[in-house]
Amino acid sequence: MTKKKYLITSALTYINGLPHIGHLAGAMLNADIYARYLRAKGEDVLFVGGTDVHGTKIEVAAEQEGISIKDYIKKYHDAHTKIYEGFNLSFDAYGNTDSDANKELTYRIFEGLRKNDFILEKTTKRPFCPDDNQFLADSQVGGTCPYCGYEKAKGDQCENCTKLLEPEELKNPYSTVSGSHNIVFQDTKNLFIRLDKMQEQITSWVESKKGIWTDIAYTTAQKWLKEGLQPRGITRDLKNGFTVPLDGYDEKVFYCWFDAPIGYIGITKEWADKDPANRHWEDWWLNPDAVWHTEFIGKDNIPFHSIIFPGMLFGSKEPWTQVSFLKATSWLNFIGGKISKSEHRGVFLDEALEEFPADYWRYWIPANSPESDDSVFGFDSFQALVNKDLNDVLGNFINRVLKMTHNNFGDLVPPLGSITDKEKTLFATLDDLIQKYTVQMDAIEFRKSLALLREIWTTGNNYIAQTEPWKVVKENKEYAGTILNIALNLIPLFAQLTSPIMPDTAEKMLAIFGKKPPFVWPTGKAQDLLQALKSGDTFTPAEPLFRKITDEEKKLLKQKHHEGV
Ligand code: B3M
Ligand code: ZN
Repeated sequence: MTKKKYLITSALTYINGLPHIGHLAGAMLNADIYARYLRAKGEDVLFVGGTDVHGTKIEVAAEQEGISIKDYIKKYHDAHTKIYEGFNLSFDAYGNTDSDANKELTYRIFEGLRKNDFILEKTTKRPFCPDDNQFLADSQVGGTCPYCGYEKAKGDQCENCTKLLEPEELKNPYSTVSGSHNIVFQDTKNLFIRLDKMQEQITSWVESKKGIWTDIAYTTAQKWLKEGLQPRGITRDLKNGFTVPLDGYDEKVFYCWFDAPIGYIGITKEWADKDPANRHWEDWWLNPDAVWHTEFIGKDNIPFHSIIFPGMLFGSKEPWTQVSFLKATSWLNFIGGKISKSEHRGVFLDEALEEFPADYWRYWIPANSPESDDSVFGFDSFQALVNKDLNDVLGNFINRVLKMTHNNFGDLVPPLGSITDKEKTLFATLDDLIQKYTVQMDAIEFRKSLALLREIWTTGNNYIAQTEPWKVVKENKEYAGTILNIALNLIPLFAQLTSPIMPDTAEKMLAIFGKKPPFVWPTGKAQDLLQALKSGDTFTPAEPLFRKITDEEKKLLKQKHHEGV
């Protein structure tokens, strides 16, 4: 049998505006940690990500900035890319949804659906503005809310009373594109996917995911299925998207949610096309028996990933790789409310990188991952984790061990002599913790994983506190050397275990001993793992790995980000 392949996808972010820590927490960072973990285990991994550049939101944002859609896409795709690089997101295949490869695949899946009789044409009334000479998306119609009288309600929702609306319900409707009050409801035909004809197939497929998918993904999919699947529109009267290859559809494009998930495949194809001798997108996407596919998404994206995209793939009747594990997370909010650019509340990723190294965020976020429920970011908690876990536990351990060795043995690893019960206890504790940590990493339970990683780091400090090498060195230098040999060996071991979470830090930890990645996930007994460094190996005393956040600094950060406001 061929080796199992691990396909990992992370939701493709819309490029209107810049991403914030919620985007990192929702999908991308978890996906990256998982990809790094599996690579360290020697698995065959393909991590796919990128941006979602079609649809109304982007069309409107380009209009507001007064630039063409094409220029807007380039500008913001590049800005997102730079940020993701700053956070060390290790995508293997990275791109956006507007590529030729994605267009080709979108047409292929559409043709399959058409051939198999899953496409329906329907005429409905849609808001049209003769002054703009275009149909308007629901959110492009403004007006007065019929429920609360709010004058700036939108045709999809009233932001004041949160009621979901239809554009025709608004009083005094106007176009948000031009401000024109000239709105008529005009017939227009669009294409729909016949999800109603797939009810049975999707239901039994979703049922097979019980106990595998995260609870929230499974129950949301079940809720949709119980309500009964309906035909869903796959084309829109818009400009920003792929043209529809059918007569009479010149003024329309595919709905962004049609080609966005196909974008995972399109981005893979683009990547493969760069090295056709060695890369084959079909090995990943038309290979369901060999591929384990994990999708990382935020909870609002569940219906598209659990029902609609799978339906598109089933309906085209090719043997596509479907999602094996749907990992959906809740929201990461901010003290004071939802992260919001217009209210200047929250931490956006460009600022985050200016304020602290990527690894500080890469530690706090999964440690507080909104895995089973929403979670909240605040600078008190951020300061506490950075100061205690990173500085006092990990950083301090490394500094003390290097310093004690330097002062008593020079910058050399001392010889390993005979061991006592204290070392045996350390080995047993590590064996147990590493095994538990590995189980949680396999399960993609990052809150639990990070609690265990912190416990693993703590074993280092506990070992030093129990053995007291600074005292032992005075009466038994040989045993002091043994203690420090083992303590030094903990550093590269901790580096391997830390690497999926904080890759830069892990690299620095290895560099102390002149070592470099690739990282290798530890298997086997702690006693053996702690013999990587040999007596006489040299090290370079390192700069402290972390710095503390002062109360004064915290106060300023809270003000700057409008925490609690
Ligand atoms: N762009 C929505 C979002 O960013 C959408 C995800 C597409 S994943 C294929 O939440
Ligand atoms: Zn209202």
